[in-house]
Amino acid sequence: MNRIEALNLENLAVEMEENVALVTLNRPEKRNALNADTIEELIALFSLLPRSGVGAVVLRAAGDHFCAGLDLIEHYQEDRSAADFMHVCLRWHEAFNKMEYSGVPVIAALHGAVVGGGLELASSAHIRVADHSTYFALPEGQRGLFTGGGATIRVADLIGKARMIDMMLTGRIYKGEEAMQVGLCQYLVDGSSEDKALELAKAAAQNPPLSNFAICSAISHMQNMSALDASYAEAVVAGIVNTQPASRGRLEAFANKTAARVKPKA
Ligand code: 1HE
Repeated sequence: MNRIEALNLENLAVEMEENVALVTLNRPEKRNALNADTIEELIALFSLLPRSGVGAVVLRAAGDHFCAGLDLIEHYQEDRSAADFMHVCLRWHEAFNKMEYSGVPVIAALHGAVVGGGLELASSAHIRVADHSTYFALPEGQRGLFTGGGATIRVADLIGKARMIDMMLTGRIYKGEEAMQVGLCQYLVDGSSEDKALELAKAAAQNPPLSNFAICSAISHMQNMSALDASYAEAVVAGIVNTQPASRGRLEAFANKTAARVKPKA
């Protein structure tokens, strides 16, 4: 925690609950719009967290909205050149890649607006939990903009390119059951998305760190490979993970019939 404190975060807040880090987007007065400083803080924090013994992360947000996307006021005031904005995008990619490929489970607790760059951020998490206030949109087209934080990869992966193009062209908003059905979130809760995200994070944090490392980085990497290369990489990763000392006791428990069986709750 000392190393996290040394980051002197201003736009993010971090608390620990057991070995789960609760990371809060903390600019509610600006609806957690992503300015350049917040992106730098995300890079610094997600560079550190995987090496801090953290078992999982809940990414949540202060105020009524998860994230309003790119800081449009900063973008307007900076009057950036194309080259400037390409560099902005590279920093966004750095931040979101750090989250997706770090090997530590990131569970996003969503509420209110998850729009534009906010959806790009949420789609870098490994699990998305929504509540009934949550809505998803890509208003880039209406703002005369284009996605620059990885949506063309991650959002298209989640919902398919036809739905993504529709969202961007028409400003279509998804929420509730429909958002679940199209794949924007994996959980929709009646109560608090934070409570559910924390429950999931605590469950994931029970897995051996090496297993979570593989689940939360190898699958993403393998999706970028040819099928032949991915199957080779899968064998290599499984060779390491499936023979780790931490799995011995779990296999023994299964063999001696003390381990939980995989069955739905009655
Ligand atoms: C902002 C931003 C922002 C709010 N940049 N300052 N994203 C969007 O197009 C979404 C823009 N935001 C909204 O549509 C609304 O603000 C919300 C639906 C999210 C919330 O509405 P509301 O009524 O609660 O808040 P508000 O009155 O609109 O805003 C409150 C303050 O937050 C206000 O600042 P203030 O100083 O006047 O009090 C707003 O200016 C500020 N604020 N959203 C900057 N986005 C890598 S490319 C990614 C491209 C994109 O992300 S495009 C999508 C941009």
